[in-house]
Amino acid sequence: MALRILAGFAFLTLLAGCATNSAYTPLLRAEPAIDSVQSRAPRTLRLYFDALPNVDVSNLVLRGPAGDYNLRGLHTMAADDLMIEILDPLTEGDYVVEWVTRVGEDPVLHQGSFGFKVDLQDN
Ligand SMILES: [Cu+2]
Repeated sequence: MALRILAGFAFLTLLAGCATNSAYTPLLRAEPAIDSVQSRAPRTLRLYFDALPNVDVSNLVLRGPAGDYNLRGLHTMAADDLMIEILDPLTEGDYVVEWVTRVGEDPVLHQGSFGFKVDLQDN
């Protein structure tokens, strides 16, 4: 029990340390693209990094008009990426993707976030 709490605290400390770091981020690009406007609702999130992410210590969160969206099956396609399926249908609005990961040989746990907008086209 105490060990679990300690481990959790160490994790948070790592996050805090990372947040005060320089402007460096291992994130290169994403699908949907960073700060993009999407005319069709995305069904997956895919983030590309400058080295292969360690899935076991990675996490993605999608936040939008309905709060936190259900995501399933975090994995890498081994293209220095993290990919996950969006289970809930996305309505129009502003979304934020929060990510945490460790890539390549870099021991630092990096985190960041980016936004995109869904503005559906009428068919
Ligand atoms: Cu995939």
